[in-house]
Amino acid sequence: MWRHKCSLAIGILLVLFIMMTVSVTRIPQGITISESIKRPASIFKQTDVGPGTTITRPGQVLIPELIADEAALNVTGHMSPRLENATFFSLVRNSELDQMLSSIREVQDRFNIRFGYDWVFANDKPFTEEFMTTVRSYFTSGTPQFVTIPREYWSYPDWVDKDRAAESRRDAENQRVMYGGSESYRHMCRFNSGFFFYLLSSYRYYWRVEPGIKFSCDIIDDPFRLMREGSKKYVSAMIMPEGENAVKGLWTVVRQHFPADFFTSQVDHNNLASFITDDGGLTYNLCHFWSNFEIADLDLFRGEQYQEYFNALDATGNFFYERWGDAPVHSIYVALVLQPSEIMFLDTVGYYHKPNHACPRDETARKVNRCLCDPNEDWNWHTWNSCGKNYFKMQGHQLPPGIVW
Ligand SMILES: Nc1nc2c(ncn2[C@@H]2O[C@H](COP(=O)(O)OP(=O)(O)OP(=O)(O)O)[C@@H](O)[C@H]2O)c(=O)[nH]1
Ligand SMILES: [Mg+2]
Repeated sequence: MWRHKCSLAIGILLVLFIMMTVSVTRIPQGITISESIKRPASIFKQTDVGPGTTITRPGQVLIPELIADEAALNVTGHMSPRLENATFFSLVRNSELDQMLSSIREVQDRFNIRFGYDWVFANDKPFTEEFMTTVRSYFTSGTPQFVTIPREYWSYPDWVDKDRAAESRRDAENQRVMYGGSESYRHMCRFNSGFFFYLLSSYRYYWRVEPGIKFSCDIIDDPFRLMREGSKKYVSAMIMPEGENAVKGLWTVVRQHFPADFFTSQVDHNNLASFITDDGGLTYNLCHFWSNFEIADLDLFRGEQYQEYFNALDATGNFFYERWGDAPVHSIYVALVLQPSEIMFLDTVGYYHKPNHACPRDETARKVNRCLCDPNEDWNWHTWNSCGKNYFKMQGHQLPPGIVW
């Protein structure tokens, strides 16, 4: 009898213990998804989760942009990310496979694992089977596509004198212009200036990623969504001056192409001309957005106004006779044509492209975004680089902590 009572008591205790344990690990009755949505982003634990991840308990999954949007959770509690019409884009050679894989991992780990955006790879030569198979095997979210660039986007236009171009390259090399002697570099810059967006016609936004880059911070917010919601058209993460001898004749053509008041009347044009010229348009101050990181609304480049601008530059043949980079070509247009509010500077991504690093100056931002970078190595605010400050001044932005005018 005594033994039976004892077994009963133990049994009841056991059942109570099991019930208590279960109630801790499952979503308690009455906690709705929308309650967990209201939690601040910083308390969510970041885990490697992708689309289709099930929420088993509140706070388990950090996808702030999804969590912030109740409608993104379907009835079964599965995550279904609200993707924008956007893609990553890389121009890359077959020989750069290892560096490309490294960039894919960087983007995947710091951002795309939670979203799954597509990625378009372009090459002036057909991609090898090895390149495509290996790249595909690195994708856990998003779809890679491989494109061979049509010849007309990567060849001499018929008005360019190839002998003169070859002579110019020798001169540029002698004058120690960076990549001055490289023919392929010129095709690359012309392609990135005037043609890349034709390969992305089914997308609205693109994010350019080069082989061998690094992201040293988590990118929590979806920049594409920020762009659409904030009516942004151009996003940069690094600002700096261009080498003077690479763009000698560029400003003359820009001045001839745009009406004079684009450079002086920021009231009429509501632009950021003063970011690129310190003297009302007389000279180019060499400031530009470093376009190896570039997120943009592709309609910016697809529009007639950009086409006319690019055609005016291209007609001079100076993509071949000089060594104009796509960074100043894009930046000058963005500064003259966009409204300042349409341009965004992302200072929390922790971006590295040899040899320059952007690292958030704000300690809290570094912690929240789990950055692995040294703010003292940040290039945007280097003492010799006045372009970052210039941009912030013209935008009326507050400087980051520790930076003075
Ligand atoms: N397919 C292909 N891609 C190229 C070629 N030249 C450059 N690229 C790519 O174009 C982008 C820019 O070229 P880079 O050589 O990195 O130029 P950069 O960034 O100014 O210079 P680095 O300091 O060397 O990185 C990279 O994504 C390259 O992989 C080429 O001849 N063929
Ligand atoms: Mg590069």
